[in-house]
Amino acid sequence: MTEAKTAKIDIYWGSGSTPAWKVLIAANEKGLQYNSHLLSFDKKETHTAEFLKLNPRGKVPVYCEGDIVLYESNAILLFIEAHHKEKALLPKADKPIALGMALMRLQETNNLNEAITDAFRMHLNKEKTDESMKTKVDALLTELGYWEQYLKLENTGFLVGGTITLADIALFPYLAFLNRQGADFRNHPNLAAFHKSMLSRESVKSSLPPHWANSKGYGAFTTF
Ligand SMILES: N[C@@H](CCC(=O)N[C@@H](CS)C(=O)NCC(=O)O)C(=O)O
Repeated sequence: MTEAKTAKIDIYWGSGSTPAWKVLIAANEKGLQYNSHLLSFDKKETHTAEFLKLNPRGKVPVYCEGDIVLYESNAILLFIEAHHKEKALLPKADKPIALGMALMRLQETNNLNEAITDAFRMHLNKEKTDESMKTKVDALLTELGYWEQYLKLENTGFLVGGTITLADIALFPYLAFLNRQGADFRNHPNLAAFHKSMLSRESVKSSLPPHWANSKGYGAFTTF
């Protein structure tokens, strides 16, 4: 990773944004040189006229390379993989079963994102009841159960093929977010080991959300 202003790639991201973090991790795993643009959500820097020209939805991540301007994190991951051959982050086409599985898991992480978002919003909702919170927590636990099982069945520390893929990169930031909110994965040993192992990677260590270093989460998921 580099923050040199001479790189041909520009990545716009926000501290703590899980989709943006995926893109940073993938770029770092590939060893890409990029200009890093950390935008402030508080200062509404994703809604400036200049940024809206890059992404009219006003969201990070945005990935620019030459004339190509991309938003939507999973699309960016697939573009990086297709366009930069430095280190494969997907199984090759001659391993169609593994390739299909990795693509499926990559897309499937959207379900985890939704379950986390629903439960987290409910935690912050002043009108919540024990029952409404339990519904969201149960849904999230069901979702976590899938991922625990996938890792357990694969039994390599990764989701597919015994090596890091875009699917792992897409999964990790959601687990890191849960951990920041108090989850230690005590009932999900494979998720715990995966989270720990991913945390030790340079690609992750060098892209940790800066504001996490000096602030705490909301304790939303301390029972997980
Ligand atoms: N589906 C998009 C989601 C991007 C997204 O929701 N980004 C959020 C941060 S996690 C954002 O930039 N929000 C800024 C805003 O809504 O003002 C992706 O995967 O890239």
